[in-house]
Amino acid sequence: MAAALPREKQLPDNREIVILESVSRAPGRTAVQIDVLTLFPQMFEGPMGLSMMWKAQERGLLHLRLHDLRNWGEGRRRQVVDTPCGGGGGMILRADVLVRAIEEVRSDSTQPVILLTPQGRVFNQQVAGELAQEERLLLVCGHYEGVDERVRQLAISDEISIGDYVLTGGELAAMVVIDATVRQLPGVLGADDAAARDSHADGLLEGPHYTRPTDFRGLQVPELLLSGDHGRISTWRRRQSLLRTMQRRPDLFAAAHPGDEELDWLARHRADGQLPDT
Ligand code: 6GU
Repeated sequence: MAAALPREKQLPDNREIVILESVSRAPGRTAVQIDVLTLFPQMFEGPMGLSMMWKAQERGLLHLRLHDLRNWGEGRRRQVVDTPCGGGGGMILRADVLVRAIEEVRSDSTQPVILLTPQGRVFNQQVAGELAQEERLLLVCGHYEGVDERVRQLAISDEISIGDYVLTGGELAAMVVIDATVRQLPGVLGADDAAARDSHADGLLEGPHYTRPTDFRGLQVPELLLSGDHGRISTWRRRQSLLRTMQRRPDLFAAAHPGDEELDWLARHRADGQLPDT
């Protein structure tokens, strides 16, 4: 874990940023630079300093730059928030502070600037795929009651929410977005096409998985999976995936366009009483 500790770096204008250590980009791979503007850069150190997100940085596939918004704060106390005009509770992130920070962090005007907010479009695998096409992203973590509306008008190109619930800040949401996006980059999960097998990759949930022991407390691994017959295994997996999606996420199933044979098979299994009729 020691290697995951942040290293202090200086921006040309002497503003401090924290960069999680990374090495140069692997040849022939698509890398992404993700800048994050946040009041709590330390929140990122655990999740981004371990496992696949850390490996992505070591392999040079993710260049993560964490910028402490406090550095752009105004006055002796580096104020970043103020009370809402018109009264009411809570604090609002200031437009002057945020817009200046965004403009200084952003490498050029083509870098998408994404505000994490419960008011944004809802994040999913498809949005992650879109973001994975970008070379650079700037994620802005909202906090408190929100951001001054003029930040949206002047400096935000997209707004993302990770679901219909309210978090205390955008940091956890930013990490969700980073993880789901970066794991889609070639080379992050390893040499094979692991991302293509993910639940949601083809609009379906994954079916059941097994590993040894083949008999555990009287529960057997399905025979077929031990047969070595890759054709039949592949068919089995696809059907299990359809079955599970139909049972758990009928909304996704409707959009997945199963083939006639597959629908027949599912209908037979429904007739066997294995599936609810709804
Ligand atoms: Cl992006 N931010 C906050 N504060 N809450 C959320 C969210 C984002 N997405 C869902 N809830």
